[in-house]
This record gives sequence, structure tokens and C-alpha cells, in this order.
Amino acid sequence: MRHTILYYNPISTSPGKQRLPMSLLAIHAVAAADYDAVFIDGNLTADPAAEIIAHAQRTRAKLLAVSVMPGPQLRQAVKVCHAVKAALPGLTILWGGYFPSNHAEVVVRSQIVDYAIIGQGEAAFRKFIDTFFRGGSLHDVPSLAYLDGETVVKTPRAPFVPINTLPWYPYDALDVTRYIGHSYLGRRVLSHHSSWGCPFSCSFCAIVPLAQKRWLAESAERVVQIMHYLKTRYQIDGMEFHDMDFFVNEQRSRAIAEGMTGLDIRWWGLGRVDTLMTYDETTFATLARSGLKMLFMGAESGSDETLKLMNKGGKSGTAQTLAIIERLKHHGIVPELSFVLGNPPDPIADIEQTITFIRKVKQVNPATELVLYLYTPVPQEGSVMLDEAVRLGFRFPQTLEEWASDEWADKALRRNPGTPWSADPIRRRIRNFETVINAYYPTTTDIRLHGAMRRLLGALAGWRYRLEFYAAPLELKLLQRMVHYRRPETMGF
Ligand code: B12
Ligand code: SF4
Repeated sequence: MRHTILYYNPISTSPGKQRLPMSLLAIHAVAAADYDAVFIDGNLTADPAAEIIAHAQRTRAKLLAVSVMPGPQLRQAVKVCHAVKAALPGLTILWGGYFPSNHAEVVVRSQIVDYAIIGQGEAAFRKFIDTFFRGGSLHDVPSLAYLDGETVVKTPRAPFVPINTLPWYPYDALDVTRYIGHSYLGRRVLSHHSSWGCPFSCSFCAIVPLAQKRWLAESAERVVQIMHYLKTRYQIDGMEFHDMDFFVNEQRSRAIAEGMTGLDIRWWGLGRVDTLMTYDETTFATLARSGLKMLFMGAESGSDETLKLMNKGGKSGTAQTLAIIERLKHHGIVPELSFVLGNPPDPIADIEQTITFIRKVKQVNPATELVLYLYTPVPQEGSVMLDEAVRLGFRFPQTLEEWASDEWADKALRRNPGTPWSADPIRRRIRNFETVINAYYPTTTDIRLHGAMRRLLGALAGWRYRLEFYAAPLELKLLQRMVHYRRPETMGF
């Protein structure tokens, strides 16, 4: 008998910006041959709890598998799972993904979630469902957390599985056309994850405890085959590679680019500054020819001291950041730099130093896109940054309800992280600076920003930028509100 598994992707963005739920597709890939699936997406339905309950009753499903990131996704997951559990106490609820991987104890201590899978999901999930549906001891399921009486049990982590050996995402299990988006990349944009993990261990990064410095990549041949498939089947003209670190291996990047050349797909991916600095000029030329339009890099800080504290590793430094954006300029690839501001031990000085550095960045390459976050602690053993944050008074919530509160959902968006030092005036200074610099240097992702509006914004922002006077730029905010756009790395709430 084939059992049905319900998969639920809680809301993760605003309407029209929904991405393929790759986390759930990845785990269903190893189940699809033997189990049926129903996908419920909080981005596509107004009442996910009612849908889950209706599907569970219709299919007699016994298991609900949920993928959860911190933030608004967590908030909806808690609310919906609560309602589902109340209506159907017999339906087992399993969570996986970033939030349960980093906060498993809080999750399984709640009265809502029965099990959590920690870290890479495929092997553990397959073992879990076979045990759950066909019998055996859950003690033998790796990477599993659950409550036994008052004790949280955590089984040993499953060995990492090379993703190249895993089946492709089972695209037919859901309606892919509902995830085709429109952005500066194209009118038919989809996303893919061509590798999982990252070999580095930056002390602010949620990926480190999840992937434990592993980088598991699909081969270039497989990625190219998938791109051909998506082109033929869905006529895509844009691709967001959401890999944590797409560009780790130059040979692979080059081979993917060669295979994508001529497919007419404009694409975006994430990489590290120091890795990319080792790339040959001819590789950049090949990448540009293949359609690479924008390259996201974590510049993180305008201070070399802070970069050391962040354990950024490798040869990362502010000089390298300026050098890479200069190189990309010659290939017509737009750099997109993210910064984490307000880092301990001296968050205020850190912010000012990074603002000064960002002005330099724009001088070197005005096309550079900026993504500004506030430092938000993640649980990571031995993280100097977390230790400092705790010393300054930071603490994580102790219950799932507290995590799901408006206050903490907001913190996860890294706009107001709730660290003791990120008071209103500091956050305001960063947002005002962002408003002024974005108006002064409008960039390519502003697809709705046409000639006259660009000029108007630039002119209005000019005096502020020159005098470094960023306070209360209400006139600019008003104009910018008219030009919302879809960026690959944020969800645009
Ligand atoms: C795509 C993406 C999104 C999409 C939404 C995706 C969706 N589900 O609808 C968008 C762009 C909208 C988005 C938004 C946000 N995101 Co996001 N997002 C990602 C991204 C780039 C890829 C996730 C992905 O699909 N991976 C591919 C799959 C295959 O890998 P995976 O998720 O790790 O899944 C594996 C395991 O985790 C596990 N697993 C996952 N789910 C489940 C479920 C079950 C049941 C099981 C058994 C296993 C399991 O098995 C999978 C296979 O091994 C990650 C970074 C990254 N590269 O991972 C960030 C990331 C998860 N996002 C993050 C954040 C913070 C956000 C935001 C909250 C904030 C922001 N400003 O970006 C917003 C808001 C979301 C919200 N409203 O709550 C952080 C989480 C940080 C943390 N502390 O945990 C990450 C890690 C980015 C980062 N570098 O910091 N995001
Ligand atoms: S290089 Fe990027 S993905 Fe890797 S640990 Fe550092 S911040 Fe995280």
C-alpha cells in the first residue's frame, strides 16, 4: 500500500514572490518512488490549516512534514501546526530545515511538533518514513530529535550524502508553473540549489551548524541537464541558484557556464570574495557569456578587524572586496554585496566604519547592489560573536511560542535583531543611509525604475549623499515605495 505524506511549506514571502519549496522537494525526491505526496504552500493558500486538515481527511495521511526557517515562516508554522494538532491529534508532525536544526530542543518540547530532523534531510527522512510506516525503532533513525518523557533524545547525525547521487527534485509532485517569477533576470524565473553546504565557518552564519563545513555539489553535467530540462519544460529565461556557495570550485562553475551558454537564461548565484578572486579572467568571461548577471557575495563588514572576529577565513578582507567588484565591472557582472552591521564588541563604531566603506564600494563600482542586515546571533559552538552578544545581554527565546511572537519573527528578518544594542536610533541610521544611497545610485534590479524617476531620485538624494546627511529622508522613501522589486536573496515583506 502506498501511503500519502503531506508536505507543508509555511509562508515565506509576499504574494507573487514565492520560490519553489526546494527543501521539501529535496526530501520528497527520496520518497517519491514509494510514497504519494500532497504539497500545501502557505504562499499560495490563505488558510493552510484548513487545507492540511481537508487533505489529511481525504487521503488518510498520517504524517505532516514541514520545512521551517526562522521569522515569519516559523510564526505561520507554529500557528498552523497548533490548529492542525488540535483538529487531528493523530496526525504526526515532523519538522526539518534551518529552525529545527538549530533549535531542536525548543521544537520538540512544544506540544505541537512530534519529531525534528536535524541537518541534511534526505537519508534521515527516508529512514524515518520507512520506520514510521513500516515498523522498526525510531532510535535507529539518524539525525532525529524527539521527546521521551521529559528528556530530549537526539540520535547521532546521519553521514552526509553526496547530492549528486540523489534523485532530481520530483517536479511533477507540484504545480511548478505557480512558482515561475518575474524579476530583473527575466519573465520566467525559477530557482535551483546545485550544491548544499559550505566549507567555511563564519561565526554569524546559520549554515555552519547545519552543514558542518561540508560542501556537497551536483556535478556540472547534472546541473546543465537540469537547466536544459527546465528550459524545455517551463521555458525559463531566468535562474536563481540559491546555493550557499555556488562558486567553490572554479572548474565546476566554468563547466556549468559552458553548458548553459546559448540557453538564453540570465542567472544569479552566491560566492565568496576570496574564492572568486582566485578565478581566471577567462572564467569570468565564460560566466558572463553564459548569462551570469549578478553575483552575490558576503562582504559582511568594512572593518578587517570585524572580518577576523567573524572568522570569515580564507583571504577575505576589505581590499579583496574592492578588487573583486572592480574585476566584475569589466565583465558586466553586477556585484551584490551583503553587509552585517552592528557587530559586537563595538556595534556603533562597526556601523560607522561599514557605512564609510560602502561609500568607497560605490565609488569603485556604482552598479553594486547592497543588502544591509543587522547582526542576528545564531547558536554556534565556539562563536566569539555569540559569546560577545550574550555578554552584552542577548538571549534566545526559551519556547516555541516566544519564537513565534511578532517581536522575534521581526528579529529573524535581521532588520531588528533584538540585540541589546540595536536600539531604534541605530536601526534608523542604517535604514536612512540605505534609503539615501539606493536613491543616489539606482541599480539594475529596480526594474520598474525608468529614466525620469531615476534622475529625479538621484537629484533629490545628491545633496544628502554629498553632505553625508541621512536623517529622515521622507521624500526619498515616498518615491522608493513606488518601485518595489523582487530580489533573489530577500523575500520583500
Ligand atoms: C530559498 C530561500 C528563501 C526563499 C523561500 C524558500 C521557501 N521555502 O519558500 C525566500 C527568498 C523567500 C527566503 C526568505 C527568507 N529567508 Co531564506 N533562504 C533560502 C535559501 C537561499 C535556500 C533554502 C533552500 O531552498 N535550500 C535548498 C534545500 C534543498 O536545502 P535546505 O533548505 O537546507 O533543506 C535541507 C535540510 O535543511 C533538510 N530540510 C529542510 N526542510 C526540511 C523539512 C523536513 C520535514 C525534513 C525532514 C528535512 C528538511 O533537508 C533538506 C535536504 O537536505 C537559504 C540559504 C541556503 N542556501 O540554504 C536561506 C535561509 C534559509 N533563509 C534565511 C532567512 C533568515 C530568511 C528570512 C527570514 C530573512 C531574509 N531577510 O532573508 C526570509 C523570510 C522568510 C520568512 N518569511 O519566514 C536564513 C536562515 C537563517 C537562520 N538563522 O536559520 C538562510 C539560511 C539564509 C542565510 N544565509 O542566512 N528564503
Ligand atoms: S562563506 Fe557564506 S555560507 Fe559559508 S559559512 Fe561564511 S557566510 Fe556562511
